[in-house]
Amino acid sequence: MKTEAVNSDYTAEIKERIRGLGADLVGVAHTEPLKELRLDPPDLLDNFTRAVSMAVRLPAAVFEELPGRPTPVYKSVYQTANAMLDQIAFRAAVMLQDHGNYSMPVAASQVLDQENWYAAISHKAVARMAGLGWQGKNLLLITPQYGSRVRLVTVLTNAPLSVDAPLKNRCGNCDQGDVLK
Ligand code: B12
Repeated sequence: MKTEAVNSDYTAEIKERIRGLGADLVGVAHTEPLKELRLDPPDLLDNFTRAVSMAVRLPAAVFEELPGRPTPVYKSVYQTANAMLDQIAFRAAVMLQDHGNYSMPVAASQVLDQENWYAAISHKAVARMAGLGWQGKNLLLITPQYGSRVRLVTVLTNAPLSVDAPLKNRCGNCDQGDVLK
């Protein structure tokens, strides 16, 4: 498999394989603009040229049934989604590594700074730059396909992947329900 130059066939194949691991959405961002973010550690992106953003959609009924606060069902779905994402990212990173690309998964929901609530990197920023969606009025990433009812994870890599363009923000008078209809 060719990995020397940016390769759109290789990118399409990798995205297909990551969808095969269970991701519903996959996109690729340059790491350069992401270096503006608060990162932990600050040199997190130094050895990586690309950030692969992956999303899994969530069962809508879990949200429809919420009485305005988290329920045991919500907690279970939240934990399962994080575990799925961590597995997808782990396996995607190893797959890219097997092709000769230095690659590292970033945990779906790991808080490193408990005082200020920061993680290693913002999955929302990566997903936005990778063309998965835009930042909505609720500050969550809104996707055209599933609204904000997705959870996200990131793999950092130096694989020669072609990058996706960020999407235009489609928020107007809509709410997230409008996007889902
Ligand atoms: C800590 C945390 C929380 C904390 C504090 C929130 C916070 N400080 O951001 C608490 C517990 C309150 C929380 C609540 C929730 N969270 Co939370 N949380 C996180 C976590 C682990 C870290 C967030 C972080 O580091 N923020 C630091 C700041 C700087 O980044 P940011 O807020 O993400 O976004 C900024 C940047 O993205 C920037 N930006 C956007 N685009 C770009 C592009 C460029 C180039 C640059 C430089 C910047 C930039 O603008 C944003 C605003 O400043 C992330 C996982 C992760 N690693 O991202 C999940 C995460 C953000 N949470 C998520 C969710 C779903 C929630 C909740 C709905 C409940 C839940 N637990 O399921 C609520 C929603 C609250 C809300 N309306 O925003 C999802 C969001 C999915 C989505 N569709 O967007 C994430 C991504 C987890 C995941 N794996 O999917 N969360």
